[in-house]
Amino acid sequence: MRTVHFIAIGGSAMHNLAIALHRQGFEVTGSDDEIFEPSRSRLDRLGLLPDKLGWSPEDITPDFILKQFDQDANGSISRDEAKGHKVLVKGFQLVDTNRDNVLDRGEIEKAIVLIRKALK
Ligand SMILES: [Ca+2]
Ligand SMILES: [Ca+2]
Repeated sequence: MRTVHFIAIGGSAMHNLAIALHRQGFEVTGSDDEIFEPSRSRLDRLGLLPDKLGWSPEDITPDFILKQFDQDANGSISRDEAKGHKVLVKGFQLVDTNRDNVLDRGEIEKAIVLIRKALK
């Protein structure tokens, strides 16, 4: 089953898209800082409401990052997959330590460690 993760799943357009994909058989997960009505009840009814709101640095894992950006699910993020994500495009050079134009799990893990340190 294909999984889709929505950042800001509570948005008026986002939650409708999430519900539409859920109905088409996708496994839908999401996160958001705040979710207001009517999005909240509509997502809740379908079991799509995130367990907790907001996010903490501990929620950011290689799996989490890969889930968002690894479109072909090969376990790494290519330049093409990073396209359109400002932070990822900017950080690509920094994270891609072996300069092969692909962010693999190990490189992502290292970057996350740095981000966590920076947030402390
Ligand atoms: Ca990929
Ligand atoms: Ca690399």
